[in-house]
Amino acid sequence: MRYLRSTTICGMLLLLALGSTCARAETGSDAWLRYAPLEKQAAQKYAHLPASVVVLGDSPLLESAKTELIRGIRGILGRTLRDEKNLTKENTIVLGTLSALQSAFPNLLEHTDLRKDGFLLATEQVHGSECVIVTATNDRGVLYGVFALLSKIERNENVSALHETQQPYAPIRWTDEWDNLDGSIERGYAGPSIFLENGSVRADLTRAGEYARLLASVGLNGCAINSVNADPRVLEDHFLPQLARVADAFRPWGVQLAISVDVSSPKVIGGLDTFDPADARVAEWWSKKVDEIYRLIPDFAGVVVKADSEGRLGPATYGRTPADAANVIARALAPHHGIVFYRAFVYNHHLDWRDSKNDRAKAAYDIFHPLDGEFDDNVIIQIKHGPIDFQVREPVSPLFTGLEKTNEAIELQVTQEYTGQQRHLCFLPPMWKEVLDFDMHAGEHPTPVKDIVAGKTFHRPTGGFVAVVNVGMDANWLGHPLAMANLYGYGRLAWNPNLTSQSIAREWTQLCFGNDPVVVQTISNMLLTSWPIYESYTGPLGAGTLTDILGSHYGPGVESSERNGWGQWHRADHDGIGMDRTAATGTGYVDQYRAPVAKSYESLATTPDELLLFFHHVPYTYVLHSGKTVIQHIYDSHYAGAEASANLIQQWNSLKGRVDDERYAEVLKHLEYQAGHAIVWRDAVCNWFFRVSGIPDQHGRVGHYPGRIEAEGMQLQGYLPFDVIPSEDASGGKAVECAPPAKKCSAAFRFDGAAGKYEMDVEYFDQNNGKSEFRVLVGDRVVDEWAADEHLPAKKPNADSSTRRRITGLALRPGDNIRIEGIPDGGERASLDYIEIQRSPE
Ligand code: GCW
Repeated sequence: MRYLRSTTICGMLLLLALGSTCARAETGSDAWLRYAPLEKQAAQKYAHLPASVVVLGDSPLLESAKTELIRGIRGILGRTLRDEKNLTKENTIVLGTLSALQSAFPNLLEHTDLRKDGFLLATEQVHGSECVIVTATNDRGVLYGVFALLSKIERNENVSALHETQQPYAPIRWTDEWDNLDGSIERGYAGPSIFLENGSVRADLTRAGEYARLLASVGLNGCAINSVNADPRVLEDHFLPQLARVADAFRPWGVQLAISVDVSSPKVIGGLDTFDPADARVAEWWSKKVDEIYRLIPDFAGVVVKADSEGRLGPATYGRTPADAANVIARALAPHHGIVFYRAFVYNHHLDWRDSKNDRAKAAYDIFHPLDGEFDDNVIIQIKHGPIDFQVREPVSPLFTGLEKTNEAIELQVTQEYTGQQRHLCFLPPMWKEVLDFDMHAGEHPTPVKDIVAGKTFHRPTGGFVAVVNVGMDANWLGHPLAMANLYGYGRLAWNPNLTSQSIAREWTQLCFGNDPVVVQTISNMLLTSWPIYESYTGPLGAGTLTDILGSHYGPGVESSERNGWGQWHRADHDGIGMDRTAATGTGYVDQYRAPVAKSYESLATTPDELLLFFHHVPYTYVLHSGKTVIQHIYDSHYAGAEASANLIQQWNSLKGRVDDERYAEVLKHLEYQAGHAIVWRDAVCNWFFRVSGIPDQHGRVGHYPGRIEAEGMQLQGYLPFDVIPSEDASGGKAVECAPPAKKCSAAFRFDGAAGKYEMDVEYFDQNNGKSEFRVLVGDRVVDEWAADEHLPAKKPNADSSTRRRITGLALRPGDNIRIEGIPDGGERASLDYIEIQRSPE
């Protein structure tokens, strides 16, 4: 992982140069706020933009708005706006709330209808000068308006004769971060926490402030900074002033601080002998604690609660309900206008697998629907978008229509826990759009999820959007240089879920890579196809991401879902696959939906192919709407997915020279890794299903790998063969390792193809508990050498650590002796799986 160090210098220079174009060293730290200069001709469009800015009013938010505007215009157009105190006769950009504007200019913008945080961009005549006005009902809205104006200019849109109102779809637009007090991040893939380290809030909160700026730039207004698996110590008295420092860093950007709390806190840190929500002493404890928080943080947003879930304590300890637990905290927060987010992610992870009626997917509805109407008005039930857990494909949670008298928020996941962990490209807005636009049929008119969570459908006072983000100290925030498109996309959809994925991909690309149409088209296309590609080589037909659910949630682990209590079952056996969740013969889950939705999922004929195995158990020979059998679909989609991910490299290669070298190289590295790992996925899943079903691939690919030479079949010196577990994680189920006492091993074979240029892939295991070294020799000539120093999530050789090294343009002749040497290190035994040799492309 690369941490911030290298960019701190850039940051300092950036400050010195007051926002000049240090962004040329493209580390990704500026995300979509690069303010890169427009080309001369494009900049010409803004020749008439006023040369000064006037702010009506005085507050930290307005100060941020002004500074941002000056910084942005300087970066994009190379001009420095004059900061004027008063309006003069010249054209100017005016920033201020509607009330400030109207008290200065009584008849201006008379019939403007704006909601909280919404804004208006308008070109208006004021005292004979033409002004660009950025206004809102509150200061935060003015800041949002400035970001919107800058985005337009950076994307070379027209900003003359403006009259554009933008309103947020819902009041709640939050992120949750799963940071731990020790600075680690649960399901974080981009370095340590920007908020916490060694049990305390970080001394340097520069990154926290920069993060708040990014959030504000897409209209996000709240952030819970610690993991929902909350450490009770965050509520200790000495910790609260530390939290206040984070709130201070957020405040200039209108982002309100929230924290996750543990419901057992009154007992664990409060000295009570109970945390029973019905006990008056517990209520009093919460009330005092919350008062103290607000004394230090007057704009504190509220708390997030995970209880009775995955081993967390909760109200069930005392036979109380989630409503009891939520309300006791909500009543402490209410006088301060704070909110409780109570997560609906509550389920029994010791379910009996043998009982075919058991179904984890039913849990949230079963638990929360009966409580509808019992939650206070400042409680929001935070519902994961699907009934299981952020799988690559799930239906929409039926709980969205299970609560009519309760506020709701949808929980999405920006951090790619089950979708490639930012090592694979997976742009999620297309998935989120399907969820948000899904009609739940809760009334005569369409009732899409986006309207329900925004409180529109059931007329709730509040609600909205939450995403788990988990940014870290890596310069580019999320690890993969293209992964921040997901945070951008989340923010844009939380602001306006009616935007299309296409427009979001386009905007993000323009802001991050400039307006060259080839670049915009290519990157947008890569983003927009990446979720279907990821889905096709990982999870088939709604069966879930077939990943190792007991460990990393990363590589393939088809069997890990079964025979345990976690309930992520797909029930694949020799004859068929899928969970029967129908009312007629299955778990009855479908009945949690409103009748029209339930009806369509109850029947095989009307269930869409992509969700078939979520709702039905079918034989492998079942014929899909597509005309293929289930088993052939599994084979074909995994081969097509691996091929499509190799094709992403071709697309990216076409941008060489059109994007900066730093990000070009970084993205290329990620895509090359992904293409290799897609093959690991493909082979593991296809071989597993071939073994279990006994049905061969019609196209003869599964089990046949032309040009592949197994390491265990080579001439070994020191290396010893071993069985990889599970067997589908390695080609042929075996690999070789250089175990102690050996210090160096080798595996060799004779090349017997025709003379020519070849590509050779070495499939090896790069664990995170050592840094082995490899060398490849043809005869006596060293043709490549490298160290296995990636931080893949495994301590042993398996599909998580399996990766490849590609050697290109290798000149070979028949009879050449090819030798791979490995030097183990620590717990990593320089293990090898196979090599594959193919003719170089012409
Ligand atoms: O997806 C699962 C994750 C857990 C997480 C949990 C949750 C924070 O694997 O790491 O815990 O969901 O959402 O609470």
